[in-house]
Amino acid sequence: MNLKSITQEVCTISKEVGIFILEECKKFNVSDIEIKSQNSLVTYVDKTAEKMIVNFLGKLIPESGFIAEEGTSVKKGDVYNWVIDPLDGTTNFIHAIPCYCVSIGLLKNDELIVGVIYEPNRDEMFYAWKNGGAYLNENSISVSKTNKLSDSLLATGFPYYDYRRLEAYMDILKWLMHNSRGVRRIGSAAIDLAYVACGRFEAFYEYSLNPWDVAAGALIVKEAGGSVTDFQGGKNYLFGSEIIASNKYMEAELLDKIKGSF
Ligand code: 2AM
Ligand code: CA
Repeated sequence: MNLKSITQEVCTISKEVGIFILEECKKFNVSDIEIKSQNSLVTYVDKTAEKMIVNFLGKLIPESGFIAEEGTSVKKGDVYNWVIDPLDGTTNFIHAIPCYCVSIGLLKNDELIVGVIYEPNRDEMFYAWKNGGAYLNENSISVSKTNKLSDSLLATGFPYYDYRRLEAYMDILKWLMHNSRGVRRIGSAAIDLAYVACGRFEAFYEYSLNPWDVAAGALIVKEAGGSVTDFQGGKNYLFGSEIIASNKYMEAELLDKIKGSF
């Protein structure tokens, strides 16, 4: 399988869907919102976008299966499975905050081999394939070289439904407020990861995530020279719901603080 050409195809559908989402944002109405569970919102835009993606990718690799946020297809592939968030940052989309993206990863067995994140508002396409490097709109990207936490800009996601570990979360946040340049909360885990990959953020951490929030971004960070772990420093970040992604220099200090607090 030619991973570079598969990645290019995934970029094509991501852009097409991103443009669709952007157009729909202009027409969007509050009555279009459905509530899945506490603070978990969905719209016809998420669902239509996912159908467009599943339809395209099912033809690209006919034997592949899907792990997709809106459940358009639950087909399981023996070897290849796509991990899809058609619209990461739905809450931003609904509120017309221009920070959302399409995120598509490809698993070969349990290994990520392709990752694409397209942010339509900035027309930024982040992509990577295994052992092929990471790119932003044709240009090779790499993680930041900053090695001091005090010079670092970090990203996180606030808990929005699982508040059982809020105390520990707030303890870490407080410590980072004192010890870093600042902490941002964009509202799209995929964008946070893409920004770690291209060196805008030194690190990103969050818990209660789904595989489709992180699949593409985790590969892009790794191919850009960064590191990705779960909250214990292990490799269970795709299905384990917790992630720390960094430029490697920040990993030890962050991990130490997170492990100590959770
Ligand atoms: P989503 O928009 O695809 O649901 C991290 O914050 C992730 O949680 C986001 O990537 C976002 O993905 C998801 N999320 C769902 N509901 C959210 C909310 N109310 N606030 C923030 N993030 C939310
Ligand atoms: Ca989504």
